[in-house]
Parts: sequence; structure tokens; C-alpha cells
Amino acid sequence: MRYAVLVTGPAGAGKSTFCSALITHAQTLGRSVHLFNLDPAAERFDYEPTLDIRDLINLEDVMEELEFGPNGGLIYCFEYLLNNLDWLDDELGPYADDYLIIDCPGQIELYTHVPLLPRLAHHLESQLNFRISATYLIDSQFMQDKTKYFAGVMSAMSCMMSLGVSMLCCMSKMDLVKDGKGRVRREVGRYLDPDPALLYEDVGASSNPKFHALNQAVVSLIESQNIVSFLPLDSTNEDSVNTILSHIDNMMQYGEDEEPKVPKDMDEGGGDD
Ligand SMILES: Nc1nc2c(ncn2[C@@H]2O[C@H](COP(=O)(O)OP(=O)(O)OP(=O)(O)O)[C@@H](O)[C@H]2O)c(=O)[nH]1
Ligand SMILES: [Mg+2]
Repeated sequence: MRYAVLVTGPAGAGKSTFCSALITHAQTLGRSVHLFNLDPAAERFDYEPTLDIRDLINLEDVMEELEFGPNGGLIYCFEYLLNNLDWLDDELGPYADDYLIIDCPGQIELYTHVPLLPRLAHHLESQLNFRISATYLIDSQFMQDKTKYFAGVMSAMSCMMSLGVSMLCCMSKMDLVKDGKGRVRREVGRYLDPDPALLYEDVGASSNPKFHALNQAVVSLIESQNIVSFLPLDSTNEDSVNTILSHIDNMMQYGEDEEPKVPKDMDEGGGDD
């Protein structure tokens, strides 16, 4: 069995940092994990990816040669990948029993408007025998009031619906929201697993009255679906990364019938840089 976890979330949420922390940690556990960079615009990595969309197509070249702007260029890159999935099949050939951590780009519309991730997930599952899950990261710095919380929840839900795989929602950079005594600041902490009663209260307090009914409907949705409580993530803390890894493993039922493996020698860089 092969496993892949898509690390998704808006720009700057901490996806690449989390990927590096996750790989570093998994390797200390003796696990064979590989980074797959899916961001054609990525510039540098703490951790050299084993698989890299930039080996297939590079945003800079597309913008230069085809005279696309950055967004059109990105979409072109993904359409190119989807039309050349045999490249992926070849690249993934040598990693038969491995665990892939897929660092996704931060443009949310790529998850929903362009069916890149859903189609990629489907291909990995149905053609390449992967078990897939996803994490969705939201920056805790934005979780300071109810409207931002709603926006975050809605974007997480839309990603979950378009991907159609089990998804873990994380609030990233939790080290930045501690008070002087190391406790998570209250206004952020309450959005980790929010009490609907509090959200209802908030709804009445601050927003434009025109939107009360809509806001209340969103609160009921959050309450009834119970799918978007967030796990705290601090990529600078190995215990925190370990907790998230355990949740991901559980979601994919990783290791229920496997032995831990010694990491394989990886093909350094996969060609010229
Ligand atoms: N303090 C702290 N900073 C973090 C953490 N995770 C990420 N950062 C910082 O947040 C910034 C963005 O992190 P990235 O990992 O590049 O975010 P990303 O989601 O990959 O960004 P894009 O690929 O541009 O969408 C960087 O300056 C990181 O150092 C964290 O857990 N704690
Ligand atoms: Mg990144």
C-alpha cells in the first residue's frame, strides 16, 4: 500500500514549513517519506523534494515563453500536468511502498475552480494504488474574530468537498498566539473547537444586521456537520508535529499491516538544479 497526504491551505499558511517538519520528524521515526512539490512557482525548500512538478514544467518558463501572467501561468502548468500524468506514473515508479507528502500551492481557486487536486487525488487513488488524505492549514494569526473564522471554515469545507478525501483541519503557527505564560490566547483558542453558543452570541454583536440570518445558518451548519474543528499545529515543535502525524496516520489507517522501513537512498535533486 502507498500513502499520500496533500498539504493544502491558503497562501502563506505554513504548508511548506509543515511539510519539512513532517518529513524531518517521520525520518527520525525511521520511516520512508518523500516530498512531492506541486507548486510550479516554489523557489526554495528546506528539504529537497524527491518529486517536483518543476522538473516537468516551470512557471517562469511558461510566463516567459507563452507570455502568461502568474495566475494564467499556474493554471497552464496544472493543465499540462493533468495532460501528462504518465510523467507522474514514471516518477512514482521507484517509490512503491512509500509515503508521499505533497506540498500544494496556496491559490485556493486551484482547488475548486480548476480540478487539479481532485483529479490528481483520483489518479493517485485509482491508478496508482495510493491511500490519500489531506490536511488543510489555516493561519492562527487570522483566527481572531468570528468573520475570519467563518471565512476559514467555508474555505476548508469547499476544499474538503472538492477533494472528496478525508481531511484534517489544522490551525497553524500556534506558537505565535501564546501569551507571556505560554497559554494559547483566549480569542484564538476558542476557535479551535468552537462552542456554537458563543458563535451565536458573537453573530449578534458585531456584524451588519443584514447578515445575521446568513451567519446563523453558517453556525448551524458548523454545529450539525461537526467536521471543522481545528487541531493546533506548531511546526517549530516536534511534539505538535508528531500529534498531527498520528492523526494523519489514523485517517489513512497507516501501518496497520506494515513494518517500519529504513529510508531508501533518495535520488538527490533528480537532475540538474
Ligand atoms: N512561528 C511560526 N512560523 C511559521 C510556522 N509555519 C510557518 N511559519 C512561517 O510562515 C511563513 C510562510 O510559511 P510557508 O511554509 O512558506 O507557507 P506556505 O503555506 O508554504 O506558503 P505558500 O507556498 O506561499 O502558499 C514563513 O515565514 C514561515 O517561516 C510555525 O509553525 N510557526
Ligand atoms: Mg509553500
